[in-house]
Amino acid sequence: VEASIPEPQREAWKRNQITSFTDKDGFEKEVVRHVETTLARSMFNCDEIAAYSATSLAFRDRLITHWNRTQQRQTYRDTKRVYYLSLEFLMGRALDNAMLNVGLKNVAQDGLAELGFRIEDVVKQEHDAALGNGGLGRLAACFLDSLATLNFPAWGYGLRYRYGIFKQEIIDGYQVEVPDYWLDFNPWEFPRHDVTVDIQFFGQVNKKTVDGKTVSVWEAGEIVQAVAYDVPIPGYDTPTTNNLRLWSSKASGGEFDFQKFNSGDYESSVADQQRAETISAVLYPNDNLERGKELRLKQQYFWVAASLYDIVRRFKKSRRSWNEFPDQVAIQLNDTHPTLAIVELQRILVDIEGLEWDNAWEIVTSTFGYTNHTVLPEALEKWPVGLVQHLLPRHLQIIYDINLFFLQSVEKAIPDDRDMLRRVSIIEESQPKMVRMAFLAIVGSHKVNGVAELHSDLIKTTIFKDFVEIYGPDKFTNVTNGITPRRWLHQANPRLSELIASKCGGNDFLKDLTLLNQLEKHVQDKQFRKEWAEIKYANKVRLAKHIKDTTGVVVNPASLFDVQVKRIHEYKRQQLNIFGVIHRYLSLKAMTPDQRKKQLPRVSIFGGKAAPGYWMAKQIIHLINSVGAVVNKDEDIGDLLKVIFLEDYNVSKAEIICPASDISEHISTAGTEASGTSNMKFVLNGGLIIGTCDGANIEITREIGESNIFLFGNLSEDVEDLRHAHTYGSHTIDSDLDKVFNEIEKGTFGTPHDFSAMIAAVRQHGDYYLVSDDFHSYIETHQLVDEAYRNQDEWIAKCITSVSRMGFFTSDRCINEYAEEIWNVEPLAVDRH
Ligand code: CBF
Repeated sequence: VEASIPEPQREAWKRNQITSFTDKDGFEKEVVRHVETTLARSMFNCDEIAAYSATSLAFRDRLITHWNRTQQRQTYRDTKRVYYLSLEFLMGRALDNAMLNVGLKNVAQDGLAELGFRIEDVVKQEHDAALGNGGLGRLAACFLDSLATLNFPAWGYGLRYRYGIFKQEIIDGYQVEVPDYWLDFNPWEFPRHDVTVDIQFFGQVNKKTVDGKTVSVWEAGEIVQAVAYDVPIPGYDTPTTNNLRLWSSKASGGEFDFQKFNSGDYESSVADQQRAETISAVLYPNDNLERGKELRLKQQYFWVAASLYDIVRRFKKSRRSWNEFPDQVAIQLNDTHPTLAIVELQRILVDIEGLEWDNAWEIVTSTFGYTNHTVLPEALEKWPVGLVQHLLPRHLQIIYDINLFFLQSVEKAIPDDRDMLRRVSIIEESQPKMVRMAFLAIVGSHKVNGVAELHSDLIKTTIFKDFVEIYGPDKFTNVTNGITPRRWLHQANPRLSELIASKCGGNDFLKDLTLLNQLEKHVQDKQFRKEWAEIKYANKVRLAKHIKDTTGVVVNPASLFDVQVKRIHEYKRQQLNIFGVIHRYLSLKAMTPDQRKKQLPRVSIFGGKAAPGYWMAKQIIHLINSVGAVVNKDEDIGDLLKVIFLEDYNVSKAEIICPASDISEHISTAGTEASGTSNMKFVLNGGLIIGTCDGANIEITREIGESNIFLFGNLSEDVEDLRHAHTYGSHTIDSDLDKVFNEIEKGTFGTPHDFSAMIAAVRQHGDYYLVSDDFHSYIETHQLVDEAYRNQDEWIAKCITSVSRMGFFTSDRCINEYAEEIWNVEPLAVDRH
């Protein structure tokens, strides 16, 4: 590559190569330069926001240098790349992460101090990049961190939403949504106005003859431009800096219609631009729920078409034959949202590149892998055939052809089973007809994986059972989720990370989490336990301050902190938790003052957003706040029970909450939570968990040992029978739960009518989430938690033992499994100098 540039010019470039700062003085120079030039400020008006901006720009410059070299290296070596397509990347803040990953946080801390700033205050200025709803988006962010850390040549592709997940405000106990405009100043993105792709929609398909062959030509009705924005993703302790490319939509014909503008029609002169920009304007705020809106389908196609164009353009530069495409490219579909990529690649290969259908299909299916993240029926994506036809007419034809060939092959392999054909058809013969995206994703991929063992088993025996019969079991695999220990331990809990490093031979455990097992030999070390307990306490003090600052409620950090933070969803069962809290409250109220003195003080902490259209979830938030309003001011109760709802739960708040928890709740109805990842974050931060036998809780139990987790409730294999019995047999409500309901109905927590639907869901509507069935064992298990917590020495020992056995749950392990089992891709050796 170098040889193409004449010697003298090459020398001039090399002589002037940018060197990144490595020490305090170099860092300070960069900060001052950015304050004075980029921000046009000076020491006299450099506030914390300016200090944050300049520090970020200094680190961004550094990352861009590494990013450029990483891209050059990957292009030069021309090895296989991974492309992770995700409609959500829940990144959180970038600065702290960048400083820690490049190993220069101390330098920045000292430099900022000399310039008059505290690093903690500077870091806090950053707006969370909240381009995701929950677990699925955060998983994508953890995977990017691991891909870079492990030196895999990998790109993430997503949408650059102008508004991320809404900000949640709690007003009079109710959730109110406020738009999250996060792009005011975002130093972490790099606009690539030269990287644009025209994306077409609507129109019609015409048959034409080209070189004696009949081809389908899609003539567009509308064209929208995709503009690339790059976000550098630094690996930990490696120069590898990968790329996250986010697409933003823009009108293709320029800013506005001059003709309309000149004739004074100002409003419609910008109409095209506004319509185009709407595509990447907002993240759909639903977690585990698909609503089937046209704009959502437009987002999906816009993003996958731009990404595929980019991937294909990069591949074509290598001048390889198309059959080598799957040797150079692995595309992972994060859920069914990017499934149209399968159809789009087939279209590119057949309609544009002129490959035969079968040859193209072989390439397509060898390229894609599909990750399923849920078995909940309401989350399984389906699109009306009519809508697909209207928006993407050529794609619908291709989907029909894919389905035809697939069904023919099924008929051949499993003859005389017409019902099977109906069941597995990509087109559901309903009114209206629907395209089943999960089925399309399975048919178009070479591997399908679930995200925890139980979940991967469940998809094979329930929703995708027929496909296991058709393809055989090898197509289906499991990759249990994981989290990055860099953000979720080192960054969120620096003191604990340091203590662990002192017992594990330094920071290597952050790259090889199995090294945590060295902690186990120190479990009995009194001094170590003491330091461990002190760190937990300090983290609780930090959270107590946050609670006081945001809710006004004073909580005692010596209480047991019981936390449930995640999206609000009936299947996650925050209602079970709050009913349990009411039960605790009633029990405390029924005690004499002397009896109360013997009780363990507890703070029940909730946090999480409800999808704006999810009425029941909003009622649950309202009940939690209503209970808090009564309990928190009850003088009989005092510190014995506090109920807190933390507003606007997000990644940066999770970084404060996880390290401060004593016990956290992962209590979904068995068989409903695919994996869960906050369970891993809490245990890694030295907290114990109470949970059902669901998702990754099962594997966490296997790793850390049954005596270190509080399990309760019915098993997934019993759920169906129980539901059946509720509907067709008699359904008796647990007597303690009945008392809780009666209290709510008495009006103790406000207008009973507000909560009647929540009660009716259990009493009258079949208790689908088994709240009553699990209530008794839930309450009993909480009593065990109280007892265990009283013995602090043993409690801490349990926490240390659990952390020492958490090595399996790093996202690095996940990425290595994907690389080996699904992508067939190798990391690229890096030159550190
Ligand atoms: O696999 C990551 C996470 O994805 C979800 O959040 C999802 O959106 N489907 C699941 O609900 C989680 O169980 C899972 O951990």
